[in-house]
Amino acid sequence: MLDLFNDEAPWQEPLAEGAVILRRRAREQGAALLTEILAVAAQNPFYHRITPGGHRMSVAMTNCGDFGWSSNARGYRYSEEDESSGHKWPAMPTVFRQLALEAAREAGFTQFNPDACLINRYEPGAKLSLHQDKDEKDLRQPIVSVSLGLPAVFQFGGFERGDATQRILLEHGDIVVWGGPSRLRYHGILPLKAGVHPLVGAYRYNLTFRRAF
Ligand code: MD6
Ligand code: FE
Repeated sequence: MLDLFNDEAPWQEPLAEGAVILRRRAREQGAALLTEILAVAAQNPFYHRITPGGHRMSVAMTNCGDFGWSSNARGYRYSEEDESSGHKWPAMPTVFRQLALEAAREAGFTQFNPDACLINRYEPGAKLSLHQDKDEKDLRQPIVSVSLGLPAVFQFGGFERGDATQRILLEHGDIVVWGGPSRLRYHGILPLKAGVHPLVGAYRYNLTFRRAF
């Protein structure tokens, strides 16, 4: 229904070829998404992974779907089990999959079929250094990234770590879809500023949907 009192109906902002921000696109689903995040975390709790270089990540992570992303001293990989518990990942909730497919389609990717959803939890000070997402087998499939809770500054760069970056504020309900010629761009999240979001509290959550295999 058209809501004349909603002054924040979703809108699109192109970011680069193959990359677009769907501003506020996940707001309607925010409460449902949060409920499912907490249900996943009740089964497979968030924890801080160790990078291959031996550092404890400031972002806490869990996963749902057929495969989950993880990092340990041996490297990065996707696996069917949570190595902290040996348990499989919870199924991808319907509200997650539905939203990811709609967002991908709106961004022009009609063939998206995610088998993995990484859930990141940021507390104040948590950050994600510049990186490429290249552990997935089929790089023709895009990534759909949903931001919830506290705002964060997203860095969006080029194809070399040292390339100039744009800084973009991602707020509650924003979705970034990126693929095609932008799929391997470097990106990261600057240290989260403390705050309290009315629905989510003192955290930022990010869901990234991928096709891992
Ligand atoms: C985050 N996102 O927003 C981290 N990766 O918390 C990512 O690392 C990311 O947002 C690939 C595509 C979109 C992303
Ligand atoms: Fe990434």
